[in-house]
Amino acid sequence: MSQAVEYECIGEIAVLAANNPPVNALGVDVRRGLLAGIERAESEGAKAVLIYGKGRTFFAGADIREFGKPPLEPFLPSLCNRIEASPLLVVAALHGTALGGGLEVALSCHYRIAVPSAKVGLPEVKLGIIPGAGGTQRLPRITGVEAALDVITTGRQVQADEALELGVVDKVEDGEPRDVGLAYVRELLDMDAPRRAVGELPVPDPVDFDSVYDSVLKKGRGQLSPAVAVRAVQACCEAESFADGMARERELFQDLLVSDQSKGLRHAFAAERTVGKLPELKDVDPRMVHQIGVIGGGTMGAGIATAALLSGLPVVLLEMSNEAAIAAKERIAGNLAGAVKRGKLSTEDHDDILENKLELATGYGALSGVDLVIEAVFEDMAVKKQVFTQLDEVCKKGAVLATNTSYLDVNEIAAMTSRPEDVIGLHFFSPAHVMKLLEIVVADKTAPDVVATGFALGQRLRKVSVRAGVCDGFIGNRILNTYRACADHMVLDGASPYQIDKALTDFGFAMGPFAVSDLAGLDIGWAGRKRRRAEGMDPRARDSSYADKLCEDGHFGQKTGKGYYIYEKGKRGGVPNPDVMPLIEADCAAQGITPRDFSDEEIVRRYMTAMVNEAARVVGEGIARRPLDVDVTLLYGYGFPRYRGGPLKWADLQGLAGVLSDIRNWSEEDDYFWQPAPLLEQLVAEGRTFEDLNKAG
Ligand code: 3H9
Repeated sequence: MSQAVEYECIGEIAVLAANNPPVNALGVDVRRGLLAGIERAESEGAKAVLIYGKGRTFFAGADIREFGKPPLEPFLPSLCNRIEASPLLVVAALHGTALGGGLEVALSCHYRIAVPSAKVGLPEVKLGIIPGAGGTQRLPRITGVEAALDVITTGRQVQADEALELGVVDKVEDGEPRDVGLAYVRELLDMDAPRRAVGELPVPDPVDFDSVYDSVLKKGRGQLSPAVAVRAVQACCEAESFADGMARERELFQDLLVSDQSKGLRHAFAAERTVGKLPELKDVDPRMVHQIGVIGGGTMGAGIATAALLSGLPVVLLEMSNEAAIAAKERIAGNLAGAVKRGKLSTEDHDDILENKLELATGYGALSGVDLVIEAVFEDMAVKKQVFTQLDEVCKKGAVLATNTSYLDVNEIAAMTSRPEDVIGLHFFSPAHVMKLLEIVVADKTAPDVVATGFALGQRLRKVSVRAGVCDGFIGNRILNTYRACADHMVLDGASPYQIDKALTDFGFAMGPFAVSDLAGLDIGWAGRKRRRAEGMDPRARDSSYADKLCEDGHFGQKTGKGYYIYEKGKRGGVPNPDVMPLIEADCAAQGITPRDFSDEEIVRRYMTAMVNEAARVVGEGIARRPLDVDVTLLYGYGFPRYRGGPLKWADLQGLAGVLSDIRNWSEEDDYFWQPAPLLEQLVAEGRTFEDLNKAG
């Protein structure tokens, strides 16, 4: 008997206990163990079989690590059919998360009981596939088509009580899964309950599958798996037999499994679980953080304070004046009210936070007791230096001193203190209580336990934390500057901002770069251009003035109602601003450029290639430890389409040689911007990929 499934005989009941930590994934050993267990129970004269999972959960799904490798028998669909076909009464006891193949195993059992905290779901679409072991054929037979389509196309987790209502489980009972399972089997045996095979239930009523397909496809913004799942459910209603429906599901599953979208989504799943694992932090304990300080109560500071308060951390918020402190409190109260509205916070907790957990202050002395302080003041080196000089004076020994700068040199800031080892960058993204990304910027002298504290704080605040090194813009904003420049170059050469935005949202980005600029505020880019010009730009670098003109006229994007787009109150999104194209045309004429046509494909290719090239530099210079750190940064902070896995996964899937060859071709027209990153050249020369670097750790 396989060790992954333990066999035990209790009277007439054979108990199969999965033991494959951490999540009882249905790897080959588990599948073999289940098959052997069913066969043994049948041959040894048991009357019933109970299947449950040891540890924290029932099966959380097929073993994702086996995807892409040669499959080993028994395959999950046949195993599920075999379980369902058993003449014994087969019962599943669910706890934890019965997901994907895990729920499919449960659905092939004849009865299901769950503990109240259990959740079930078919999240396969989130991995770019569809349920492949009968989920699309069995679930609709139980719940009806509409509910099954909802569960399968969203991939959402369904709580036990809802699962009971839907008929997915037959009973909910508190207790240890083994105990409640055994009691239920005995109850069923006592009442002589019949074997009940879901695959033999009548076919459910159909719906208008074409219209559901269209709406799900539209909602997926380019992601195919949810829409394909609709077709699989359709097969449940339309196939000649259950077996034919299963065959159709298998065919659709197999096609998706080898698709780039599934590779991208599986990469994203693995990357976000690896990103916080850093060898340097192994065995390093974080410092204790019981209370934090936030300096500055603008949008960013208030967002950071909100995130901390929502995680249960008391906050001392420092502002320059009483009026500013009150305004900051109002901002935080607004954020918290949003959390109450979304059901994430109770009214009592909301009031308690504002009354007891948030302390307003106007003098640095109030920060003397905090364990960690995050500065979110104006993005100006002189101002930041002043702040850190003060912090060095007032903060207690061992306090972590963090800057939320998005571009500035953290080493220079740390040098203002007598304790640079305590200084770190914690770069939140706005709005900080909503955006998931946190760049943890490690300066030359930052102590390992301070880095560990940054990661622990990120986890507490439910952020996805990425380690970054010090450079202008760290990982995310540095890469952004490059691909944003590429977009500007294309505008000068003849592509309109609107064509570019459309091409990139069609590619899957949440927003195009010009709509993003309007959202962030055009004054930010303007300040950057002025700074770069003042510092002296390389004469080979291309520059443009059309966006400056918008700013000079007081148009900063959404906050002023006008930028690349015009925004009307109460309406989502904007319409193109007619003033923009004449400004661009004048700029081109002044620079002697004859505009040309761009295809959407070329726009995407140039934009992505610029992103990949800069990302390769960022990895090559060690600013990002691994390519996956870049991918996670872009996925969580920059609206990169998850189903493409991140820019460096995209590059791997395109083929690095082709990416490099494009850069070399384009360097003939602009050999300053299109200089190949040394790491990209090296990988192509060695026939390796970014994924190879991820694997190397
Ligand atoms: C499927 O079932 C296809 C079938 O329809 C058809 C087949 C023919 N496999 O997330 P965590 C690892 S598709 C392998 O940090 P949590 C994970 O990588 C599958 N490994 O914990 C991590 O490893 P490490 C459908 C898996 O408590 C560790 O477990 N199922 C799998 O925050 C802990 O994970 C899904 O899509 C897996 N399936 O969340 C469920 N799942 O420690 C995917 C997890 O080395 N999983 N690992 O970093 C989840 O959603 C969450 O992991 C879960 C636990 C909610 C279960």
